[in-house]
Amino acid sequence: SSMQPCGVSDDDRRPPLNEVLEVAQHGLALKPKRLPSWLFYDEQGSALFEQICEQPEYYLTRCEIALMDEHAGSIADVLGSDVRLVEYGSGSGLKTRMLLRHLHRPVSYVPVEISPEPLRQSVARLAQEFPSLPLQPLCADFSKPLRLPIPPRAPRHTVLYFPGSTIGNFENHDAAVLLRKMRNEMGDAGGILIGVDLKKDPALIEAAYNDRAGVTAAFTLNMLARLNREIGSNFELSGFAHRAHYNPMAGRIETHIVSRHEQQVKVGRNNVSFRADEAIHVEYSCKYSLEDFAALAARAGLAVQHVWTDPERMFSVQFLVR
Ligand code: AVJ
Repeated sequence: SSMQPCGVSDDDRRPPLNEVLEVAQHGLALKPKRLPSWLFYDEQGSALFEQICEQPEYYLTRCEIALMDEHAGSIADVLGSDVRLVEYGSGSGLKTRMLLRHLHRPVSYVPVEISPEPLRQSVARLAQEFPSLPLQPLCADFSKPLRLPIPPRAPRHTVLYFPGSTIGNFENHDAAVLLRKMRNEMGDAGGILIGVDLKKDPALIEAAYNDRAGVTAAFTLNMLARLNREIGSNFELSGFAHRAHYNPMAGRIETHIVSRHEQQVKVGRNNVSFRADEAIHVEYSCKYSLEDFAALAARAGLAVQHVWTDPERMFSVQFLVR
């Protein structure tokens, strides 16, 4: 239960600055402009996301926790005994602990996380609550092929845990590619336990991404503040607005940062021009019907073996197998 080698100095918490600069310059040169959603999650963005999860409109976290509260026992039964649990994300959270409490003779728990500091914190916390569970943290980007650590004893199978509807951030094609990669990593007898947000009244979905307290707006605009902090751009935050609309045809929230007026911004050596109302696309949050998600899984060579959902069908936790 030691850390995988992966430079764990504090400087490694953030991607190299030139990568952030390159990504920003590249995305702002596209037509239409586009920046990747991973740029949300610096330290302040991660703290703002935690606050989003506590907003009354953001039903996702509450619903998933309620599902785990009610079904963690039967989920553990479906996963079976002697499982190696691999989580995509650092997972010190409540959902992970609820699941670990119910697992039957787990072989090991492998949190996969790109940022060393959150990974270290989650491992420290889990070691306290689960002193006899072998922890094998893996510092890596889960969207790339993983080399899983050798388990302390032979597992009956490997289960990949991917909670939080993070799969919703990937467009359909990319989501299928990621699920296909996960299918390879779990092996023949393995499975994927995944949290999937469901289609529902568009007004409820839109409210979840436009909370009254303005936390989501602050989270979105923090992307520009982060660029100012890290690469010395000069975005004037009051000159931009958060906009999140549900696109019912595509079944997804589309989040943009909109320029309130015509303006120019320095990004590295470049001058980036914005027209009034010009938008930077920053995030998709895809929503699925149970049928939609079964079809997506099928494209990745996977079958839905079990679905846990609430009576309102707000959210689902699904178990996928080959
Ligand atoms: C963490 C990707 C599931 O899309 O609902 C929350 C991120 N963005 N509010 C989501 C997010 C705006 C969240 N995920």
